[in-house]
Amino acid sequence: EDGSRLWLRYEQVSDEEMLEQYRSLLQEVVIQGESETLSIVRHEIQKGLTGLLGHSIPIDKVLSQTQSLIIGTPATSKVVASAGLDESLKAIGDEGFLVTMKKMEGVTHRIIAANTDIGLLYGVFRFLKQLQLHKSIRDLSIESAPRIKHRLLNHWDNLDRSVERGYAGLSLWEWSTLPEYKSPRYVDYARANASIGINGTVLNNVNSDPRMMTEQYLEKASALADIFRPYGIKVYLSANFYAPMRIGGLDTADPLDPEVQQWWKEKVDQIYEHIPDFGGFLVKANSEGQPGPADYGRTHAEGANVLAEALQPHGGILMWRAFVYSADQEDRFREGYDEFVPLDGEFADNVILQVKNGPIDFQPREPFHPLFGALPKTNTMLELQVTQEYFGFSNHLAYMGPLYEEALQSDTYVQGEGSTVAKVIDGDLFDYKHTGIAGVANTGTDRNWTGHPFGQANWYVYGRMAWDHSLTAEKVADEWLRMTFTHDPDFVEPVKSMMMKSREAGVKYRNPLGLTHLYAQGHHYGPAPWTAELSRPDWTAVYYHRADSAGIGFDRTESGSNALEQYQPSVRARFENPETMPEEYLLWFHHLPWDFKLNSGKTLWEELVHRYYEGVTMVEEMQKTWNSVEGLIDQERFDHVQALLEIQKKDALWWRNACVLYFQSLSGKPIPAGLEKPAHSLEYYKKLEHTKHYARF
Ligand code: BDP
Repeated sequence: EDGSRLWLRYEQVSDEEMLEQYRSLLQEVVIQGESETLSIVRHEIQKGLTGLLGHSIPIDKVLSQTQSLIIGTPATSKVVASAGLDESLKAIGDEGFLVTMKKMEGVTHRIIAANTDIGLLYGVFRFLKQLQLHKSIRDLSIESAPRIKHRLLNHWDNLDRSVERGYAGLSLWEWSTLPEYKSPRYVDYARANASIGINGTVLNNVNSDPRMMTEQYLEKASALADIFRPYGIKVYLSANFYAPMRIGGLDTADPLDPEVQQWWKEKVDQIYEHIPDFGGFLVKANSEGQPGPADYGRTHAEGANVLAEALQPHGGILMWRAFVYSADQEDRFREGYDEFVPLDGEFADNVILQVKNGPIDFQPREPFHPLFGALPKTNTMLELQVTQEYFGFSNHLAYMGPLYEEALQSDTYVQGEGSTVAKVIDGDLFDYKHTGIAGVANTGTDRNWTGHPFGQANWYVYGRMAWDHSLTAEKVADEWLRMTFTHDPDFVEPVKSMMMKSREAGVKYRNPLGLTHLYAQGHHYGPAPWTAELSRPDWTAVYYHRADSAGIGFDRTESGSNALEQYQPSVRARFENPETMPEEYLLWFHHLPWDFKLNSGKTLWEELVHRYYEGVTMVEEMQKTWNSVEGLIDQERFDHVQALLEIQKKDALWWRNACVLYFQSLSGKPIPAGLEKPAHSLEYYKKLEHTKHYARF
């Protein structure tokens, strides 16, 4: 068990009664029609049933008189066409599927039906999951369709195969041997993504190398697109705004220059010659040193629209990132909103603004980005981070399900209560023309794909929630554990609750009570809350916590930056009053004295310290839980996770001690009674920032 099979292990069903049921109800599979996707469907159902049932069953083209599983679209399968499913099929669109039953000539058959072959593939994965989860197939009536159209992974992969913020080895794309050599891993990648409904992939880093759009690389990207296509996955590229100069030989990239506009048109036409169903571009512009329209005094809309117009005749979309912040702003929190709200309505309608879940940057906890709900006339999509840049890389166990759920279910109140971020991005509230969601990928060449065995759960939950944002993190954890490890309740129950607490543990030992960005600059692994001298103030830690001898926190009320005004009144009301607001967001919005009294009766100082200590205790509890399940799963993955938890415990202690000692040096208050004293001095932890080496993998 090296983890390479992910959640698609298809082990023989261990529940005897269920196995019996499956064997008796599934005697034959009938698939009519031919296409590349249908071959994949055939292969998958065969592989799945052979593994799960422990024997292979015939796959035929004609229905015989046994209880069968019929897989087809009305266009290719006469049986499906005559099964009376027209109404239901109408409701599920291009990617949805039905898993249902039908009695024909006295025999009850199970049917997977869809309007397209891709829909069938999704249906097959769903059907197999029913067996993987040991659920009955006696009565089946599943109807499923994605709520969001573009469900993408963003790879921050460079052409030299390093991965920015990637912690699972090298990039999966072997650029130097493409297009001639097609690694089998490309198929495995596509299959894994299809199994959770991901339908697009941006191959290269948002900090984009313009060479990605040269003929040489387009041939390579096209080979990948050919492999991914039958799995329903489109290829997208990150575009560099200076490409007209860097690879086009022009002396400007001004979006209003006709030559530049012509260059983009021709470039896009060329891309579509290589990749006829190319998805479109992702662009990071005027952000962290990347070029953009502001370099020519143009707005983001003026810049975006030129690329969008070039893509439009081909049906391509442009994802334009809202992650912008300049050095001279008073509050980085405000910037995305201040920049983009005035441009609402000015973007072409094939542009989608891609907004990170929070206003700063993928921190362990952020309030939702105020742009959600503030752009009625601009398609807006959500960007989540799957890779654990701020969560201990692939060394720490941090299940992202609760974070994604929190982000999606945050209430913007833009059209009254219940106006969640999920409803903004699925187009429910503003009737967006294009809807989308992106996850910054955590995959790499590690045998188990994600480094930490539990990193797979983050890839999985991202895909599942992208398909259906009403899913709970807990339900997804449950199914992932059963498919990835075992059904044994002595394993599933405790480990599930460990997963559910793991994100909160990570918040507590790093940034409790709404602190944020206390990381050492650059690698973002260890703590450096004392960082004060950098080329930009908004890259220092003191910028975010604003602690001094009197108190701590960032005042974003009217007396401070007033970023709170960017939210609807109901949200503002929720965060405005430090006495009544949810404490986990407290220091995001308020600068408070160390003696401020919290709900627990403790002072802010005491509560802060307690939460840091709780974070460490939670990791120790995770270790205990894990140790208690030894023997219930394979030793290989058990040992791996056990060792990683030990690293996590040490890191949590390091975070706790460094932060508590540093804040103590400002508050001048004692560590509350009953809590052990940090093992070393503040100076020791400060030194570690520079002496400890962090390999990414
Ligand atoms: C930050 C990362 C940086 C990315 C940037 C982005 O530290 O590597 O380039 O986000 O999203 O979180 O563009």
